[in-house]
Amino acid sequence: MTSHISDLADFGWNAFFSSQLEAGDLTQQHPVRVKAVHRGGLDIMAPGVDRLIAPFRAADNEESQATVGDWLLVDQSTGRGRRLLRRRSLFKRRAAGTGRQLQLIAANVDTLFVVSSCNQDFNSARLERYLALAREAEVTPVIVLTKADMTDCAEDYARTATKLLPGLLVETIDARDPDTVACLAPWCGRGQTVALVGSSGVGKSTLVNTMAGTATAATRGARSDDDKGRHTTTARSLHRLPAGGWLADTPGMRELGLTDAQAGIKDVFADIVALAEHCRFADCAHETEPGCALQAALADGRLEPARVKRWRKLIAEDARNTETLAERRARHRAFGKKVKGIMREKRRLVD
Ligand SMILES: Nc1nc2c(ncn2[C@@H]2O[C@H](COP(=O)(O)OP(=O)(O)OP(=O)(O)O)[C@@H](O)[C@H]2O)c(=O)[nH]1
Ligand SMILES: [Mg+2]
Ligand SMILES: [Zn+2]
Repeated sequence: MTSHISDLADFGWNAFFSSQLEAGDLTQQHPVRVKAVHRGGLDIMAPGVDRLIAPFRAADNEESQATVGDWLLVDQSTGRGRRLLRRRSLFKRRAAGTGRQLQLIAANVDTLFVVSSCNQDFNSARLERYLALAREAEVTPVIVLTKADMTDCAEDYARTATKLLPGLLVETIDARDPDTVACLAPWCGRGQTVALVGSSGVGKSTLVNTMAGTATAATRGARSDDDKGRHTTTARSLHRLPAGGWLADTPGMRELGLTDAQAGIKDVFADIVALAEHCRFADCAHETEPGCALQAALADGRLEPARVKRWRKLIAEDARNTETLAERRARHRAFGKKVKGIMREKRRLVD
């Protein structure tokens, strides 16, 4: 068992997770990592373990569902999930469409590769969304600009991206070429986990394959005539790299609906937030109020109107998508009632 635990480091296990184990935890169960999520179950992995188990949910809410990158304790005799370990980081989004379900993207990620291409896919508003997602989860973002081989303006795209956040790292690559991809190696060492996010067709799976050195992830055929994504990747999955890291490939997103990301948005727009502190009124809406520091900065060109517009849009969207405290309480009450009902029923059966 001891050797088993030390081998777990290859899968990303560390002190953060072992500190959550209690005495006796490992007599009946062992830790495994979720490699992929399918409709029918979870692919789990650990030293000598690689199999499918039933989906696992730690509590009655969407955030407690096991997702890619999660660590689970599974029962040694039944093989079923027993406990979901606390996460070091979690990426989630509010799905588009009528249900607007909460969707978990990946857990326990060290670095987020925000992938976009040096073409019409490049969009500052979209990149800022992903940066807010990364900042909210306290995960380092790296902007990866693919298809640098198809343009003469790769440096222009990189310059624009660099300006989105102070100190932001931006790499331009040909995702098919191991030499240009080598610049990403520092984030992909032993036990490190990197999640790739970005629109469909930008080359996430191509990058996974180049870094893995094998065709482990399905990519769109090279014969296609347009540059639009086709949603080739349909499931989220971890891929092992020869250098010992893990890449979480995800399906391209049509829309990244931010939720619970106030802190992340504040970080990405820290310059605007700092200015707003100087408005005369604490509840300034930054529209027609006298003494508005944002309007002043816009008037003298210190702030770009488009950037302020993007900031407003993200705040409004996050507020819409984030469950209010009252809503959260109502849900907990409903859950409590359900548990009580089950307990009552159990007692009735025993008596
Ligand atoms: N020339 C060039 N082609 C690339 C590059 N990256 C990806 N491609 C091509 O772009 C197409 C789409 O790549 P994928 O890796 O399938 O894209 P994806 O981001 O995984 O897309 P989804 O799975 O749909 O989200 C493929 O035909 C790749 O060969 C690049 O850097 N340069
Ligand atoms: Mg893909
Ligand atoms: Zn103001």
